[in-house]
Amino acid sequence: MKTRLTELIGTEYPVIQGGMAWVAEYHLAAAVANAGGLGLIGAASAPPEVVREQIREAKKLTDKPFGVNIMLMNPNSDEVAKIVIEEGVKVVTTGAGNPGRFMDAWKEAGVKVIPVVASVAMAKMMERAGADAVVAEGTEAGGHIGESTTMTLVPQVVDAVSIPVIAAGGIADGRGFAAAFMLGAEGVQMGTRFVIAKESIVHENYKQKLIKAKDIDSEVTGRKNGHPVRQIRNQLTREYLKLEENGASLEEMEKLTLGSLRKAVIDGDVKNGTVMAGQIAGLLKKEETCREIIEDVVNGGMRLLEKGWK
Ligand code: TUI
Repeated sequence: MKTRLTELIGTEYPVIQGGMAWVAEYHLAAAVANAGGLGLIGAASAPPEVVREQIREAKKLTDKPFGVNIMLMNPNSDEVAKIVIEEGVKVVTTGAGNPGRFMDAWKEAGVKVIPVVASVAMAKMMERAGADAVVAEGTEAGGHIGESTTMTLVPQVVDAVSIPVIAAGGIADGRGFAAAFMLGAEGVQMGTRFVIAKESIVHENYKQKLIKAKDIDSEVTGRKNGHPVRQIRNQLTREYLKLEENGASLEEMEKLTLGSLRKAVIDGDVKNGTVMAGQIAGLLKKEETCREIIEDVVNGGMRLLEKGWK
C-alpha cells in the first residue's frame, strides 16, 4: 500500500507506532518494523546513552527502517537530537513542544522529520521549518494531549499544509484507519493498540487494565497546570484530581506522579501508577502480535475504503 508517507519513510504500510514513554522500547519498535510499519523508540526521559543503546539493539533485530521519538519537554532532548544523527536513524518524530531548533541539523543529516502537532498553527510552523510530514494528534490520544479532536483537527491540518498528514488519537482498527484516510490523512499513528502487543514489554497488569477498560474509563489530569495527560482512571488519578481541585502546589502534585509511569509499565502497579492510554482502549480485546495488529488495521481499513459507504 503506497502513500506519500510510505515513499517518505520506506515502509510497506502507512502505519506508525506511537513513541510512548517506557513502552516504546526496542523490542516493540523492531517488531513493528519487521511487520511493515514504522516502529519508534520513545526516548522520553531516558538518559541519552540508554537511547543510543536502544537504537543499537533495535538494529540487531531488524534491517527495516525505524525511528526515534523525542519528547521535547525532556531537558536531555538536545543530546538525544545529536545521537539520532550519529547513529544514522532514518526518521525522527517529536512530541510535546516545538522541535524548530533541531530541524536544520536533522535535515542536513538526511533524517526525515515528522513532528507531532495538536493545532493547525503548529502544523504550518513545522512545514515552514522544513518538516517532511506531520502527525496530527487529537485529544482522544493517550498521554500528553491538545484540545482538538482527531475528527476536527485532521481535515483542518490537511487543508493548511501540503506535506503528508498522519492521523493519531482514537485509531485502533480498520474503521479508524479508513476514517483517517477519508479525512485526508495519508497514514495513521497508533499507540494504545500497540501497548497490548505480544512483543510489548509492558507489565501484564497494565495490558489487562487496557483490555478491561470501557469507553469512558480515561481521565485527563493536569489540565490546570498546562500539562494535560490522558490515562485510565484509578487511585492515582482520583488523588491527583483532588489535589488539583484543592489548589495544591506543583511540588505536591509532582511528588504524586514522580516515577508513576514506570510504576505502572514496569512494576505493574496499576492502582498508584500512571496508566496512560487513549479513549479507544475500550475497543481493545486481546494481545496480538504486531504483525496481526497491522494486518488487521490495514486490511480492515482497505476493505472499507474499497466498499465505500454501503
Ligand atoms: O507528546 C505526546 N504525548 C506524550 S509525551 C508524554 S511524556 C509525559 N510524561 C508525563 C507527563 C507529561 C508528559 C506522554 N505522552 N504527544 C504529542 C503531542 N504533542 N501532543 C500534544 C503535543 C504538542 C503540544 C504543544 C505539540 C506541540 C505543542 O506546542 C507547544 C509550543 O511550543 O508551541
